[in-house]
Amino acid sequence: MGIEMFSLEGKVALITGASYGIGYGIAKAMASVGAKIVFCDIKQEFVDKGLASYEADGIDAHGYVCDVTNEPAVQEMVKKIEAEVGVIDILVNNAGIIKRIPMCDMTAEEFRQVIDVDLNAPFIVSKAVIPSMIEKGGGKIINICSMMSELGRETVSAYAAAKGGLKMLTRNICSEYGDKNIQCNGIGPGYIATPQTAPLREKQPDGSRHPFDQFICGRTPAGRWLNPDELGGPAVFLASKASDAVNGHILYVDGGILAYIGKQP
Ligand code: NAP
Ligand code: GCO
Repeated sequence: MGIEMFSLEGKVALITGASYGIGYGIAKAMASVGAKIVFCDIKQEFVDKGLASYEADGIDAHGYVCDVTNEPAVQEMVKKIEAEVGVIDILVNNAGIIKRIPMCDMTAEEFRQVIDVDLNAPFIVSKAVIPSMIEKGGGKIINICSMMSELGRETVSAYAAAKGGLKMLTRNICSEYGDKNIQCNGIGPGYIATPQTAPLREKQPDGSRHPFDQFICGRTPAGRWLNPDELGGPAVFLASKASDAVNGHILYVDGGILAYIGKQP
C-alpha cells in the first residue's frame, strides 16, 4: 500500500457550502488527488462565484443551488447529482452558520436557525446519501465539527449545542452503518481565517488588533490563525482508503489549541 491509499481517483465528493471558506479548501485538496467535486450553496450567485473560483484553480466542479435544511430540496439535489455526476462516495457536511449572541438575548428562533443548519442539515444530507452508499458497497461521511464540539464560550450557545450534537451524530452514524462499510468521522477545525471568523479578526478603530485575535493567537501553540487549505490533508485522509479502519473519530485540526492552557500573559 503506497501513496495510492490516499487517492480519491474517480470518487464523487459532495461538499456542502463549498463556494469558499473551509469547504473550498477541502474540495481543492480532494480534487488534487482525483475526486470529482460537487458542491452546493444556498444562492445561485454564490454557486456561480464558486464555479468561477474552481475553474480558475483548474478544477471542473459541479455546483448546485440547495438549502441543506430543506429535506425535499436535498433529496432532489442528490438524485440530480446521481444522474448527472454519479453516486456520492464522499459526503462532507461543511455548510454552517453561527450567531454570536449572549444566550439570554438570543431568541428561540435564532437558536433554532443555528441548530437547523449546523445539526439538522447534516442529518438530512447524510440520510439522503447513505442508501446509495450502501448499495454501492460503502462510503465516507465527514462532518465538520468545531472546538465548540468540546468547549463552550460566551455568545455561542446555539453553535456549541449544534457542534456537540454533530460530534454525537458522527458517532451514531458510525455505530449504525459501520457494518455497511460506511466510515463517518468528524474534523474539528481550530480557528480558521474565513468569512465566518472575519468579525473576530477585524482591526479596531484605532488600528489595533481585535482582542479576540490576540486571545486566539495566545491559545494556539503555533501563535496564528490557521487557513482553510490546512484542513485539506486531514480531509483527504478521512475520505480515502487510508482511513478505512477509522470510524466515529473526531480529528481535531486545531494547531494544538485543545492541548494547550494558553500563553502566559
Ligand atoms: P463560511 O465562510 O461562513 O462558509 C459557510 C458556507 O456554508 C457558505 O458557503 C454558506 O453559503 C454555506 N451555507 C450556510 N448555510 C447554508 C445552507 N442552509 N445551505 C447551503 N449552504 C449554506 O464558514 P467556514 O468558516 O468556511 O466554515 C465552514 C464550516 O466549518 C462550518 O460548519 C463552520 O461551523 C465550521 N467551522 C469553522 C471554523 C472557523 O474557524 N472558520 C472552525 C471550526 C468549524 P452562503 O455564503 O450562501 O451563506
Ligand atoms: C467563535 C468562532 C468559532 C469557530 C470554530 C472554532 O465565534 O468562537 O466562530 O466557533 O468558528 O467553530 O472551532
